[in-house]
Amino acid sequence: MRIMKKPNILLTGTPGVGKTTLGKELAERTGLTYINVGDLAKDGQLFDGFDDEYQCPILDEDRVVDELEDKMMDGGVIVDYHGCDFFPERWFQIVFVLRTDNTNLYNRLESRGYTGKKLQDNVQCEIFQTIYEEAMEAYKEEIVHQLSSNDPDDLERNLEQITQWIGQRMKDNN
Ligand code: DAT
Repeated sequence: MRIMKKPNILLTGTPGVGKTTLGKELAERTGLTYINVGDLAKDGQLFDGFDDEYQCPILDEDRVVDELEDKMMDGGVIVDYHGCDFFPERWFQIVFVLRTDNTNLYNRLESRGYTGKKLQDNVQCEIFQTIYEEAMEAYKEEIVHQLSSNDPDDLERNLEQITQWIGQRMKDNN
């Protein structure tokens, strides 16, 4: 049996909550590999159809999973995506759902260029804690953690907390 030394971490949450910001910095500090599923799909054209309502391509979830499987088995991967229920549960040792206050999120998405329905739907997704509930259904509750992601202090605290968790886990496994 292969021992998985480095854990895989899922960063999820509504678009704009700060997954990319946290994930990239975390990778730099820990040496883990950061993977943005949106970018991966774009690079490999892992899409299946087009969503007319949102004017965006539809992720081919099966091909994304196939594409990532080997890397995930090696361990030490930070995955960033605004959804979480199509990944195999066994991939992740811990799941973080980032949360941002409504006004704050609204402003971030607006400056990203989101308008109209897209802007409203994403803010509503956060208000209804859609992704948190998705994560709680897809993974064991005890590995799902919410993180506040409103300001630079939150970012720093989250980085320290996750780095510490990784260190502890590696010690326990060796
Ligand atoms: P996501 O990857 O979840 O879509 P992002 O990392 O691109 O989010 O962040 C969206 C914007 O918010 C970006 O301009 C950076 C900013 N941001 C992220 N985390 C933050 C934090 N903790 N405090 C303040 N701004 C933050």
